[in-house]
Order: sequence, then structure tokens, then C-alpha cells
Amino acid sequence: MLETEITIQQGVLPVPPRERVASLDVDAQNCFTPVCPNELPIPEGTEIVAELNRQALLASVRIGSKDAHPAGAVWEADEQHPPLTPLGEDAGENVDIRWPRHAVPGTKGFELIEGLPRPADYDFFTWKGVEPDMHPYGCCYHDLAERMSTGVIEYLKVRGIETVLVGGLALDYCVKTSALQLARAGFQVVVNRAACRGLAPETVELALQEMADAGIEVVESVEQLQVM
Ligand code: VGL
Repeated sequence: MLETEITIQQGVLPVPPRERVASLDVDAQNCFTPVCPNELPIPEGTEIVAELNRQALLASVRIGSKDAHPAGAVWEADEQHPPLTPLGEDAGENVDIRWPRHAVPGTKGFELIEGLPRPADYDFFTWKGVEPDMHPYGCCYHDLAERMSTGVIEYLKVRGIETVLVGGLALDYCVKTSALQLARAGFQVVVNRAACRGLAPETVELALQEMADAGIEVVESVEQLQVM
């Protein structure tokens, strides 16, 4: 826990006026919460909703992403191949490790957590992992090599956004990768810890370190943010 204290911002963090700020909800779907115990349930996953909604009040633009995976994707775990085990090279370059089936369109797990807007009510929304041989993490690119844009970065640039407030699920996978992609694209990125939950404490620690090394700011909650 010590490292968490070191990598999380202490005191107030100035953010620009809302015209230049966007709020991003990464994969805030039931499949990553206890609502769906057979997918990738994260304890307290549903509890991010109020904080995501508070965070959005500081922004002029609210964007979101969802995993949208076909059943039977090549990365699906099964009895012989448990979750987190690496896939062989013949699975292709756009998958890395196996995961339980999750976020299949038409199922409860695919839906955003209750209390969030509908995708159509966001200013911009993207769906990722639609192809059965692709399992991206970050919401800015469809492929792991980051050549095929989802349009998130371009949209934020056109809207004149400088700062992106980020929350969602899971902190140690899709939130982390999305934040790193946005930081590399030149945005000030602020990850809101209270608007995130992670799959495992060890990978959360690594994610916080990796984000800090990339210049990403992590705050405990929106209370720490002060408009400049
Ligand atoms: C995610 C693991 C597998 C995420 C998605 O949204 O963070 N994590 N698939």
C-alpha cells in the first residue's frame, strides 16, 4: 500500500476550465462488476457510478467506451486454458492472454452500469474488441500495435480538449492503457481513483507506477481537483 500513497497526488490539483476538459468513462459495464459473477467481477465495481457522474460535471465533453466482444472469440478461456494464460502466436498479433467470455452485445454484462447515461447520450462513444481475433485494452486504438484509431484522440483534439479526467473499469487494464494512450497523444491525464476499481492489488500497484512514470496524475477523488 505504501507505493499507492507515493504515486497518488497529495493536495489540490489545478485543472483548466470545463471548456478544455473532457471526462472519460472506460468500460463501465456490468461484466466488470458483481452483477455478472461469471464474467470479470470486480468487488465494488458498481460503486464507481456516482464518482463518474461527479467527474463529468467538471468537463464540457463526456466520452465513453465499451468492450463489445463476440461469443467464441479466440482469446476465450476454457477448461484447458485458464484466464490470464498467454495465447500462442497462431492466435494472431492482436490478442495476448486469455479472459473469460465477457461483454457480449445483447447480454446484461454488455450494458453500462445502472446510473450512467446511455451510450447515445454521451458526446462521443466507442466500442472495441468487436473482431473475434482482437482484444484491445485502451479505448484509443482497435489494435494492440496502436495503428487503428477509434477516433477518441481525434475527437478530443477537434473539441480543443487539453485535460482528460479518467475513470472506469478495470484500473489495472483498460483504464491504465487508455490513460497511457491519451498521455502519449499529448493530453494532461488525470486518473480519478474513486471512479475506478481494479482486478487485482498487485496489478493495480504496477499500473499506478506505470502511469506515474508516464506523467499521469492520479487523484483520490474529484474533491482534489480545483478549476484554474
Ligand atoms: C478489461 C480485462 C479484460 C478492462 C477488459 O476493461 O479493463 N480487463 N478485458
